[in-house]
Formats: sequence, structure tokens, C-alpha cells
Amino acid sequence: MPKSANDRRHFILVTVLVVISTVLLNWLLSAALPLPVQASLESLVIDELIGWHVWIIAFLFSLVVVFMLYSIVVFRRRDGDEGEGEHFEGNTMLEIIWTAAPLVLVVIFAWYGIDTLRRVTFEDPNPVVIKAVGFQWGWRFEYPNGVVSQELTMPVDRRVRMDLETQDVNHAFWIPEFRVKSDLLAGQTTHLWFTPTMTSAEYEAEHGREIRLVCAELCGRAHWSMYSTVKIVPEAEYTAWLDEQLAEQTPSVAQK
Ligand SMILES: [Cu+2]
Repeated sequence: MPKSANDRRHFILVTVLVVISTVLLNWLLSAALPLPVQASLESLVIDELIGWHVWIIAFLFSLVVVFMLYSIVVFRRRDGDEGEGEHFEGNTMLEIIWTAAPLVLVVIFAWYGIDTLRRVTFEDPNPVVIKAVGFQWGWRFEYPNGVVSQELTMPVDRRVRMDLETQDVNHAFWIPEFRVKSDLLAGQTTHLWFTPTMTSAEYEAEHGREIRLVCAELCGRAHWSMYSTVKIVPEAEYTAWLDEQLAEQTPSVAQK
């Protein structure tokens, strides 16, 4: 804690430098590591949480590094100075602050994280249910009306529940633009909830590439090739596509 006018000057200067460094570092991290486009409601919620984490990371890094560099430069040993330096005997107030502040911060972020999880995973009473089966190395999708397709098609602005199963080893279902991700575990059915907010046509027109589902679990030699195009369409178009697929698939089933 500053005792003299000179101490106060150092204290104010370091505070200003920490603030400047925090803002710069936050900007640098966000510019250097941009997140994918936000294409689901969950991406907004999760990016907000990531954004606060980056602020805290930038602040804590600045707090440590600015204090350290300032001390090294400003309080360095000068030519001809052979003194021992002043002796300090601890500071109870500082110790209380640096114990309590991280504790409060951790509790706040734990609560914030749990609340984010609740906002992302809540169950909708009337979801669109699609089953995704992962295998080495591809995906298959099963729809409620019995249609089985290599293509993942879903309606925009509806809450979707993916039921995830694997035919062999563990995989992971990940659409980066949605942020949420879930493992496919052998012998189990896992669930993943999301609400697409953008049609794939809008996305492609804006960004010049398709939305892809990728496997995010190293699952063997051709893991890299385990991706699938995602089609997000207006709900009427989704229903029409399901009917059309059903009509196409029914005769082939009857022939068997
Ligand atoms: Cu895989």
C-alpha cells in the first residue's frame, strides 16, 4: 500500500499501465484467435463466457507481468549503489486481499459457468429429434419418420436434440459454428441440444463455404475425413425434405 507521495506515484503509474496492457492484450487475443461465426443460440451464450474469461486472462497476465517489469526497470540497482536494500516484514492487508480476491473470482466464475451450462443444455418439451450414428469414418442420420440419410438436415430456429451413438470406437459430434460438442461413447446414447439461428444458405452466401459437422475425437487412420455437410433450412423445407426422402426410400425397402 502506498505510504509516501512517491509510492503513490509508482502505484498510480503501475495501475494505469496494467489497465492499458489489459485492454491491448484482450484486443490482441481476440484478433489473433477469432472464434467461428455464431450460428446457434448457444454460441452467443458460450462466446459471452469465453469473452469474460479472455478479459480475466488479459488482466491477470498484465497484473503479474507489468508489476514485474516495472520493478525490474524502475528499482534496478544503480551504478555505485552497494546497499542491501530495504527490509520488508510482510503486509497483512495485502495478503488478505490476494487470498480473498482470487477466491471471490473463482466462485463468481464457477456460478457463471454452471448457469451457462444450464442455459445451453435445458430440455425443450417439443424438440426436433435426430439420431446421429458415427462410425469409422463417417456419419449416418436417422430421422423420426424412419428416413436414414448420409445428410444432416435440420430446421432453423427450432431446438434440436441429437441422440448420439457410435457403431465402433468413440467419436465426437462437433459443429464449430454451434460451439457445443458431445462425445459418442461406445455402448451409450449421449444427447446434445442446440438451436440453429442461421440457414446454411445464408451462411454460405456470407462466408463462401459450407457449415460442417466434424468428428472431434481422434478415432483412427482416417479421422481427418470424418466430416459431413450440415443443411439448415426453413422448417417447411425440412418437412418437405423428410417427406421426399421417405417417398424415395420406401420402394427400395419394399423390394428387399
Ligand atoms: Cu471419429
